[in-house]
Amino acid sequence: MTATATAGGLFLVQQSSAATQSKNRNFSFNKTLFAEEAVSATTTTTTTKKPYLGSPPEVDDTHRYILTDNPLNKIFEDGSSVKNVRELDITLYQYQVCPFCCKVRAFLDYNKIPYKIVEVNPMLKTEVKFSKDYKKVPIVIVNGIQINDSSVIISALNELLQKENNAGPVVAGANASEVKWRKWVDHKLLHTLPPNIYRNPQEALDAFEYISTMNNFSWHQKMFAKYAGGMVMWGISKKLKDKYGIEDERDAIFTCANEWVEELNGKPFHGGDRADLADLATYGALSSIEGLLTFTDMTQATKIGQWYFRMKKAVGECSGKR
Ligand SMILES: N[C@@H](CCC(=O)N[C@@H](CS)C(=O)NCC(=O)O)C(=O)O
Repeated sequence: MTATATAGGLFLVQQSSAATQSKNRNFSFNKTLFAEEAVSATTTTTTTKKPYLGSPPEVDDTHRYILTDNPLNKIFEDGSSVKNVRELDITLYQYQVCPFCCKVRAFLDYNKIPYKIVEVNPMLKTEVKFSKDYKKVPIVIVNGIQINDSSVIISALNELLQKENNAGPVVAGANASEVKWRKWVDHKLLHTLPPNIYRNPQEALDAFEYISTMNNFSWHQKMFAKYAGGMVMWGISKKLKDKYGIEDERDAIFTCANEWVEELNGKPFHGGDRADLADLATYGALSSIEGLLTFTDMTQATKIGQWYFRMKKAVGECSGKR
């Protein structure tokens, strides 16, 4: 079966049968992600939970967080009449509940940067036909310049904000902790979302119901998305758990929430009195599941809610024009 499924990560899925997936939640690992896990990976009846570690630490994509060459610099260098970031002509191509797109919106809204939104139909993708090589969302077009990838988009715009004399509300400086926790969002927190929101048939259907009401789907596409998408994603959510080394999905997201609260260490925001890019990335990612049971469970089981709703107030309403 081939299906396009949205939210918590959109996936173009090729799957022979969802029914072939194990129903055992304490499934065994026949593949190891980390060297230190190799020992426990051979047993099929483990009783001790493996800690959820996220992507292998050797993944180095620092260039997404600290740009070597900002494609937007040329806008100001070309002697354009644009004087600051809030005068730029920005269009965001997105899926409403894609966590990567939510990160970008959180950044733009928090910084009061005006932008237009084009909702992409995940099945047809006609809106992003102009993008020949890159087929994912978010994509932004800034004064005619295309930028792909949520973290690159945020880094590029944030750099410009920092360069302005009247520096915007984001705390200046790509400090080491900010980069570390932005990476943590992309390589750890985000991986916990699909296995959670699609963890059983009911939650998978609920997730797709939620997603399809947020999208520009026709009625037929909504029904297809809900039932085909929901079932396929439920089927492959166990594969994703295996891929990301997640033993118990709720435990993994609660672990992340607790790690974040610990990192905040009582501060209102990671950035101190104001949100920094790590706050915005964490908030953006989690805002994509706010209407779902996983989110409710997470806010009940951990202390992340206080920070989350403080962030929600600080980010404010979505100002993107449709
Ligand atoms: N690294 C990218 C990942 C973007 C991504 O995976 N987007 C998903 C949507 S949640 C996507 O477009 N998947 C392909 C598809 O829907 O066809 C980013 O941070 O923006």
